[in-house]
Amino acid sequence: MLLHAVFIVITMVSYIQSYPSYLDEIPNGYNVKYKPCADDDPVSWLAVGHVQKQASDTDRNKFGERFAYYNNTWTLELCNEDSDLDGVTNGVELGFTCTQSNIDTWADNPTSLTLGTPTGHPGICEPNTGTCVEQNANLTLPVCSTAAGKK
Ligand SMILES: [Ca+2]
Repeated sequence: MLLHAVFIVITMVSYIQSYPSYLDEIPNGYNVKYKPCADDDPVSWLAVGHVQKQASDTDRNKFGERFAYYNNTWTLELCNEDSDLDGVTNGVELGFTCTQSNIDTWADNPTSLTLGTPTGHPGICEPNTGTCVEQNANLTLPVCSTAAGKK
């Protein structure tokens, strides 16, 4: 019984600790925030590739699905994609200029790059209004009646 409990605790710790390594694989991974509506304060979202901001969540958002498709690697293709279909590329949302040179530097020595400020969340269509409401259908988010206000 005790051995079983120890195994569960070790498994849970390993599971929870797996997310920070992915945050190191994308630019500004620890600085991604989500802003549901224009007048909201941004909310930190450490589970960048998941539908909930908590690190224990396992369901991937569209950015998480695409990140997995590229073998959990920040690539030029992923940088240039707009995974959440909000009209802004993943690179812009993560404060990264999408060039092959920058991608190569990111792979070899990421701390040598000067990153920009993240402008949004790469896996959640923002603001959550209009066509974004459909794109975010699998997410539990407040819906904005306009770009600025909530319903
Ligand atoms: Ca986007």
